[in-house]
Amino acid sequence: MVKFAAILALTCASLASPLELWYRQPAGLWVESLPVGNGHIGAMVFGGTAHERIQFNEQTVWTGEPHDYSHPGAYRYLDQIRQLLFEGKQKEAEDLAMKEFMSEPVRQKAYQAFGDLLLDFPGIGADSVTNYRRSLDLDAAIATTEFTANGVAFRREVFCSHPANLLIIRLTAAKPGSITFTASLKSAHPGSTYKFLSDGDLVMSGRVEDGAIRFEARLLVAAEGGHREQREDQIVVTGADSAELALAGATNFVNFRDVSGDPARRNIQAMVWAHAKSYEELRRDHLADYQKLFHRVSIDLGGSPEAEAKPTPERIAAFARSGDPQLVAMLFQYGRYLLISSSRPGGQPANLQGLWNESNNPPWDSKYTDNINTEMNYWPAEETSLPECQLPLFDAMKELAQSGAVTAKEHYHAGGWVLHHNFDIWRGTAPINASNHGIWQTGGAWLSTHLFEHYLFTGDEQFLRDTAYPLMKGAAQFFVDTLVKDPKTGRLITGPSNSPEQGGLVMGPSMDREIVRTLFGDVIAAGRILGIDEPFRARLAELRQQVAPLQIGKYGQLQEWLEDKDDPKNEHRHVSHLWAVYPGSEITPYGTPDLFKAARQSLIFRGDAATGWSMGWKVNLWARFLDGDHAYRILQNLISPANDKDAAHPVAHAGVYPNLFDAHPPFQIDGNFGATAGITEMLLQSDDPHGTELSLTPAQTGESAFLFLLPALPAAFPTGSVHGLRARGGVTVDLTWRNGKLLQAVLRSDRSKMATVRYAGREVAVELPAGKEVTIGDAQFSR
Ligand code: FUC
Repeated sequence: MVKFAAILALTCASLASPLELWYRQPAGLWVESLPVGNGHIGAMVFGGTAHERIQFNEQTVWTGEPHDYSHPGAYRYLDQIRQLLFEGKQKEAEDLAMKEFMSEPVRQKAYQAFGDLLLDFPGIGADSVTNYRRSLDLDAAIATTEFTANGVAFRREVFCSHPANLLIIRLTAAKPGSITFTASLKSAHPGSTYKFLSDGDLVMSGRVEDGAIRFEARLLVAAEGGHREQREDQIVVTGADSAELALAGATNFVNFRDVSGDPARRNIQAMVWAHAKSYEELRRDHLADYQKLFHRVSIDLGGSPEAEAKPTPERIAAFARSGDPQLVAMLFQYGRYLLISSSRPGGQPANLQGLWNESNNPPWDSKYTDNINTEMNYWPAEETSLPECQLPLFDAMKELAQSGAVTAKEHYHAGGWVLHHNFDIWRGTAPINASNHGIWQTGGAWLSTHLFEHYLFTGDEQFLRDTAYPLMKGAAQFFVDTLVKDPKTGRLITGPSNSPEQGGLVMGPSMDREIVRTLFGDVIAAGRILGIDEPFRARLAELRQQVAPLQIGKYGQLQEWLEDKDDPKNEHRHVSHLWAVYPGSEITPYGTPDLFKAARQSLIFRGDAATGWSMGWKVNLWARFLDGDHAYRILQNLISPANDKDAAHPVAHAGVYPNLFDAHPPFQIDGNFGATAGITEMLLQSDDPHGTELSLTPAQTGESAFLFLLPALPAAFPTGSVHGLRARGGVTVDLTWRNGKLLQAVLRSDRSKMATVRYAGREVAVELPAGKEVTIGDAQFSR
């Protein structure tokens, strides 16, 4: 780092690049600051001129310690709870469950803030600043702040390097000797200590008050020219030509059962890079690493130079009226940016806030809510060609399957594993908070469908055999052991459970049945591919037939519960019974037209307005209902200025914050990922639209591919292109369209296979030889 090149060219306030969020003022609020991250460390850059705040996180700074949350012997009450529910005594069932069936303790632990890196520039008076501009370039994953003060142009770059595992900052100025500042670290946890090491690095260490996590952050400040000194807990640089900073952060967390790690050792390893490499080398390594992932997909939805010339908040405010499809393209790529920045192999999965969090008491503890939110985080992973970003989720599942086996045993006297509606870094799997919504059995089952999807997209048979199948099988085993007969119909149902998060504790909600049927189908398909477990497969096939079917109710709606009790005025954010439309594929336009119509009716009843993630889900659903204009209408609601409820804004408003973070409100990252997935579903779908509840079509088992081109293209994107999307079956897809019509599709399959390609009401069979490009155009579909 000390060998960096002398002076660097300063680009003065440049024009916005198409993939840039940019602003004319420093961030005031946290949701105005700009996120960078490497799937381990994350930071929010405020872009202050005289005072810069870079708030940082590390994924494993949590309250709590290794702990088994299951409730020993809870299974003794299982039959009684079920019986009460069968007798219609919901309140009694909930009360008994609250007493005897809940997690110990009943709440899980919380993700924490780590600290701030503060930079104070005494020579920069706020009123001397002109030409201010700060930005986040999604193409480079670099946040930049530029301005002129006292006649000198300053530039600051911040990025989070995955290969070096460091947060890196460079300060430059157009005039030599102009850089004077003080750097300090501020812990988010009381009792932290600060000291200097012999090499000049500043170390902040401490612990989270509640629990076993100890942490350390280490800061290197290197100045070119000028003078550098250590003063108490600060590094003071005076009159430098440029300066570079590197921040490492780590904890003692090893895994959910082990906190014997040494944060100092981990930071020493990271700091080796900081000391050995120049800024240019670190930046080059960062770009190569990041762009290898990011550049796999590009998108052009058209745009207007007028709209694009505006700073991001103005574009958000104008979106509903302006016709700014490029902002949709940016939101699409922002989701990919956030996933690459928050979820990398070896790290933790993206939590409710990805990995960005400034509070020690964050909303919903910024943990993992898996009755929609955690799964939504990973919806764009495969289809936008970031499959490796999903690996942290699969690693977490290996741990969840261990703690979930204890919960299965203690709560249900069952084999396999179960995950209820939340987990934390300690992999709590038992039902939390309250029995009316905490007891929901299908978290592990839903997550397990992601394993088979990963196989369908990648064709990685070794992954299927070694990682996916054992977890999927365990998730299925739990239901083999716990499905019960509905006394009224004699069909199999889950329970006690709930339809997230409404209607209270019930038996057999529709969503559970959809997920279980899909999981069983996946396990059957996987077992067949691997040529194993015949008897188990036969058993699953038998049970699958007996699971209570979906029903159409008196309002023409898809029933959310076994009983026909849906309220057409219910606008609840969760649309759980529509799981079978998306992300599932039991309800399809051509395979199950009646259920498809009923599901659509249910979504109409629920309405368009919703929380952030709920709108993210609805974009996907309207795309699956093949209604691009309705999907776009939801996007218009989603891309609107968000308000948190406070004195100034008595009415909370979902949407996006100035930094494009999705607002539940408050900030929750799932809506960003849901939007990216939804925009993809509007352009390309690869689920078989002929699927039914019980069929396993060749596309659903990976034997062939089904590509549905431009299934829900809205009038708002008449002309555009997308390159590099991925489809089930291992096909890479480029699409170009003009005036609302497909111009051409270029398909490249990883392995030789047949594909059915659907466009504008026609289906053609296309042979895809391994690795070869196959181009098809509009003409093929009009013959
Ligand atoms: C579920 C949702 C809430 C919120 C929370 C984190 O409980 O119902 O809306 O997203 O997760």
